[in-house]
Amino acid sequence: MNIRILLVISLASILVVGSQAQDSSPPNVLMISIDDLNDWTGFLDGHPQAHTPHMDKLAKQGRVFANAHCAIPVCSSSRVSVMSGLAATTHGSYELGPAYEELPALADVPTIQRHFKDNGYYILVGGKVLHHDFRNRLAGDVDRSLGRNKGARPKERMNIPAGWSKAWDWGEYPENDSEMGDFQLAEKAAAALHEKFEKPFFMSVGFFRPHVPLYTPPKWFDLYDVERIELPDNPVSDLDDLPKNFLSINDYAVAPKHVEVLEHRKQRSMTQAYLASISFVDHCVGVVLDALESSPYADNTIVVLWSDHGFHLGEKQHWAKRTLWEESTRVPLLFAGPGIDSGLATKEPASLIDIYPTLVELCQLPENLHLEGVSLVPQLDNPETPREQPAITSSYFGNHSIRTREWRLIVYEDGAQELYDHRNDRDEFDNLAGDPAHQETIEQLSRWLPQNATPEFRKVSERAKARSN
Ligand SMILES: [Ca+2]
Ligand SMILES: [Ca+2]
Repeated sequence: MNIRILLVISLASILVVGSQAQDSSPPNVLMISIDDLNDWTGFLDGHPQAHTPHMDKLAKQGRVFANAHCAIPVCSSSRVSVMSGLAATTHGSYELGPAYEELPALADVPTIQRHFKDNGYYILVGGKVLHHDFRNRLAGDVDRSLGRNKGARPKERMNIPAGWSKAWDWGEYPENDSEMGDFQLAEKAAAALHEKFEKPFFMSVGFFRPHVPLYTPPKWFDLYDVERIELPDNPVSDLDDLPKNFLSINDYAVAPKHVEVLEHRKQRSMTQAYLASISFVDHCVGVVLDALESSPYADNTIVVLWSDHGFHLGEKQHWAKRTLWEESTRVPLLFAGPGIDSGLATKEPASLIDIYPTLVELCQLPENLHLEGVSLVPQLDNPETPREQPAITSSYFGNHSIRTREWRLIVYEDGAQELYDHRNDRDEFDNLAGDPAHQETIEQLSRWLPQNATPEFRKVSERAKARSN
C-alpha cells in the first residue's frame, strides 16, 4: 500500500468519525406554522396561480405529506391538538373557547414544547402558536418568547361592505412589509437563528396571514391580476346531494355567506387578497429559512411546516373553515432536515396530531405515552410505505370525517353520511353515500369513527352565557 492510499484511508476515517460525532448531537427543531392556509401553495397545487417560491423550495428539499389533514378545522382547537398530540374527541375543545391549560383532559399532558424542554431543549416561541398563547401553567414551557405578531391596522374599513364583520376586511395595507407583524416576527426569528445556543433548540414560529383581515402590502396584490384570477369551481347544484343538516353545522355567523359575496361582487377581490396574503407569508417563511441556511444550524435542524386547517373560498357555497370537506381539512405539512430524503411527496394520510410523535422519534426523545398520533417516520423514510391509520377530523361534537388515500367518509351526529371517491373526485362533488355499491366501503371506514368522544368542555363563563341565551 503506498502512502497516498494510506493517507486517503486515514482521511476517510476522520471524516466518518466526524460525521458520526455530528449525528450523535441532537438535532434542533424549527417549527413554522401558518394560520388558515389551505392547499393553495405551489407544492400542493391547490390553486394554479399561487406563488409560493420559498415554501416550494423547502418542499423540494424535504418530504411533503400531500394528504395531510387537521384534527379539527378551527384555530384554537387545532393548535391544542398539535401541541398536545391528542384529538379533539379526547381533549374536548371543539371551538375557540377554552385554552389548553383550562381543559381538564390535558391536566397531565405536556405540550410538545414542554416535552422537549424536559428533555434538554431550549424553547423559543414567537407569534401565534397556541391560539391563547403559553400562559398560566404553560408559561414555564417557554424559555424565550419572540413576541406576538400584531402589525399595523388601518383606522377605517377598506373594502368590506357595510354590515359585514370588520374582521373580514381586506386591502393593500400597510405600505411596507416592515410594518407587518409577521415580517417583524420573521426578522426576530432570523436574528435568533444566528445566536449561539448552549443546548439544542426547539423554535416555534407562528405566522398569522393568510388569516383575516387580509391586509397585505400592495406589492403582494400586484402579483395577482384581479381580472385573471382563476376562481374555484363551485356549482350551486353541488349542494343537492348533501344531508340537510350540513348548513346548521357549518354556519358561522362572522364569515360572509357566498351568496352575499356574489351579491356584492367581491369574490374576485377577496380571492386576490387571500392569494396576496399567501405570497406575503411565503416571503416571511423565506426570511426564516434563508437565516437558517446561512446559520451554523443549517445541517442539524429539522424543519416542520404546517397550517392549522384549510379554508373555503366559495367551494360548496362556503367561506372560511369548520367544515369536514377537503377545503377545510387539508393542510400543508412537510418535514425537511438531516436524514430526510428530498423530492417525492407521500399520498398516505397524515394528521397534524402526528407531528408530535414524529418529532419525538426523529430527535430520539423518550416517548410521551399520552400521544394519539402515529409517527410519520416510515413515510419520511419511504413515501410509498403504506399506513393503516386514516386522517380523522372532527368538527363540533359528534361529527367526524375519515380520510384515507382514496376515500373520505363524513358521518354527522344525526347519522347522515357523505362518501367521496378521491381517485376521480378531488373536489368532492359526488356524494356516493346512498349508493348500495359502496356500503361495504362505508362499513370499513366507519370502524375508525371515534367512540366515547369527550363532550365539549366549556368554561364556567360560557356555560352561564349559554344558560342565559
Ligand atoms: Ca387558523
Ligand atoms: Ca355534491
